[in-house]
Amino acid sequence: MLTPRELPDLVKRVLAAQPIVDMHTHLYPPTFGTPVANRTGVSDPAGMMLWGLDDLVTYHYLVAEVFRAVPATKFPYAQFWAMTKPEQADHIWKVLFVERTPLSEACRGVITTLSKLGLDPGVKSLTSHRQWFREQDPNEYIDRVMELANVESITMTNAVFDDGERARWLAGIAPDPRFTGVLRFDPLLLDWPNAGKKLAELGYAVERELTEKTIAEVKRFLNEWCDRVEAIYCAVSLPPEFRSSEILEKAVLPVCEERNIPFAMMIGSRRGVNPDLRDAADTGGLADITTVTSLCQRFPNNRFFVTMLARENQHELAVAARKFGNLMPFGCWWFLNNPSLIDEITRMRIELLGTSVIPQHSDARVLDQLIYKWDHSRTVIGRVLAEKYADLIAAGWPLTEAEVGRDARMFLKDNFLTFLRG
Ligand code: RAT
Ligand code: ZN
Repeated sequence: MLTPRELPDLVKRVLAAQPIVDMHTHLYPPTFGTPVANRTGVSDPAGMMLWGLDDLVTYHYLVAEVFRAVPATKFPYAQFWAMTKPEQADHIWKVLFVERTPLSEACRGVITTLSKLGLDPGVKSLTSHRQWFREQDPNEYIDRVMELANVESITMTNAVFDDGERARWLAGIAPDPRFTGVLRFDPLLLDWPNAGKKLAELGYAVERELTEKTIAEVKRFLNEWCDRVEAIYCAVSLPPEFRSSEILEKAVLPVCEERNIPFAMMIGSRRGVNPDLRDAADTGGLADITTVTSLCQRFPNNRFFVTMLARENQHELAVAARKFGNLMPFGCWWFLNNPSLIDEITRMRIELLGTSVIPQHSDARVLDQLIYKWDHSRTVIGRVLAEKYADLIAAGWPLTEAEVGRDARMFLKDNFLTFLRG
């Protein structure tokens, strides 16, 4: 039986020892090419596997922050985008890490990552670190990062409407056991006219009207691509005002049901509010939970992973999950992936849902980010859990270390895998 005093250290240790299945990232294995110069000598400018120093420092969260510190009136967007990636990284390093204290979560993330890799985060110039990364082999480096982050499996986001990514799949991609596939198709739900044109180009007999034949062809497209990427679930990111649609109800959900895979909705992203920021252009907004509850109610044979971007939607999402077993809330997404908000959201979810939630995903775009995103999240989740366990002990429950281990496994791995299986 555990005592409240030993809880903080014990929970920390148990969470650190629990390997993670990361259910949503934007990471790829080296078979998708890497633009990073490295000791294999292979560098593919359009490569999709982002890793290493320059990608870490030019993460789009940091691009947004550098334009707050030195606004576009002083350093025009065009000037920034005309620079090479190492030059952009040098600018960001100078402005956010040398001339200012790197206090934001995204800045602290770079510091944690460098420290855990054994590199001095206090340097004024990135030159020597750049050299260190150049000496790594990307394939071996994935193992090293996964070990440091204690991540056992990485879930990709395979955007089928991305011409570059689709071409790589069609050319043939050898599976990498460290990565699993997820079929992502935002345009299909958000922009049918253009998505339909693309499907026609790809040889599917679709028309603008959603005739029976067109729906059948959309389903064929989804099935063929789920097979190709070996999708463990399907996913879309949706704006706050999203409502259900015919394609969703007649094609997407039936395909997911037939394949017995969940459908993930990431709701609340508003794209391109400041297009000059490119990948950092997007913002979030308040969505309507009734879209989620209505789908869960009307499609009881489908399973839904749902994350929402607005802080104000979190409580009603947790309440909705109490009503529908086919709804699994996951992660503290994007602008919510900050310690204060992870703390608040995780606490509230555990109070309403006990162990039946997936507290976090990394959303890493750059491999090395697995190190900090999971280190920071594990710390906050651990603090919340230790407090909840102390309350439980105070209420009279004889808590054991085995129970803490069982919970850690559910939160970081099994809830995801169990929901996948259905
Ligand atoms: O969190 C992010 O990095 C965003 O830019 C998006 O990738 C978001 O997570 C998404 O999957 O749409
Ligand atoms: Zn994402």
